[in-house]
Amino acid sequence: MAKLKILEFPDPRLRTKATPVEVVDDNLRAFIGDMFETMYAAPGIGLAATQVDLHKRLLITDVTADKSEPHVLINPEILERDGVTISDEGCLSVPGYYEEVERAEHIRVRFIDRQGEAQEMEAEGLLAICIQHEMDHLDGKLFVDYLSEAKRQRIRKKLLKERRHQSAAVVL
Ligand code: GNR
Ligand code: NI
Repeated sequence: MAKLKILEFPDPRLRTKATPVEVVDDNLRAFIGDMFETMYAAPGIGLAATQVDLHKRLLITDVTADKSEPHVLINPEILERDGVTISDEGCLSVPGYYEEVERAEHIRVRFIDRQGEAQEMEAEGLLAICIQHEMDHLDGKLFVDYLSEAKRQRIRKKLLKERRHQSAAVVL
């Protein structure tokens, strides 16, 4: 297993539209293992392949505190959405920023699991929010895209400035 590097906004690779997974093999399962290691270490409750620079339609989540409910969703599709919920969202690709985003409260999703089997599941609460957030990543979309242009630019500038200071610190 290996921890992967998470791309950060405004990296243009985060804007890539991911293509469907064609085969679920041991190679992909090993990569999924690396994604879990990366997500749990961060720590985060979800991770899309896009964030670790693999532009395939694959996401993972585990919204529990004790790592007890890992989910792997390959080629996910939302079949139904119901209700509206607003919550504070954060993103490992936009570190340190939390803003209110509106999502469907309840969703029904079809996907392929890590065995390559077709599955359907229903989700609500934080799991539903997380799946929608991850599916946005697969389309090159970030939660900051729901904010005003001014807010998004402010976050972009602050992150770039922080990173400039970080790389300078490594040289010193
Ligand atoms: O760890 C994460 N927490 C989170 C909190 C509220 C709404 C969405 C998320 S997902 C995020 C991890 C991440 O960036 N996944 O893409
Ligand atoms: Ni994210």
